[in-house]
Amino acid sequence: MERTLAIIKPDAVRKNVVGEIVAQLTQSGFNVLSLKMVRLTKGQAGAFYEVHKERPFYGELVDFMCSGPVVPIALEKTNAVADYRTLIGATDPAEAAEGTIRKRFASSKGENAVHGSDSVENGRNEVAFFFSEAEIAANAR
Ligand code: 3AN
Repeated sequence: MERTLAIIKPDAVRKNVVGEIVAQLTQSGFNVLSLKMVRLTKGQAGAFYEVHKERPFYGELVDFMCSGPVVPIALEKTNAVADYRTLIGATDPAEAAEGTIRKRFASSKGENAVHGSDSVENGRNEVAFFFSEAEIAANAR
């Protein structure tokens, strides 16, 4: 079993589509280990996106992620990281495949509805960024 982290971003929370996104995840075979709604501080968002620190959109990304509540979700599935990336679609919703979460709910490259871990190692680390082992262990399959 592999773990990956989804975050429903502030744009999707504002659009009231948290339920639809969670439904698409569970209908696609992901086990929800844990989820919560939180308002990130700039410090937390900055640390989470540390890998993008040198990118031109870093400041904008951090501000956006703090602009409203987000819903981190710890997910588990065989091949979770790759299967979740397929389910969410391309970073730019204009390029995302039909039926993907970003095609359905994202507005732009920046406000793109959901985050997804990009490797198995980051999946484990990003789940641990938001959830303690005790919070998720009880719900593992
Ligand atoms: P992904 O989220 O598909 O892994 P990355 O890793 O290229 O995409 O980018 C991380 C995040 O940075 C994206 N989810 C998006 O919110 C933001 N981002 C990427 N490119 C841009 C851009 N050109 N302008 C604003 N934000 C961007």
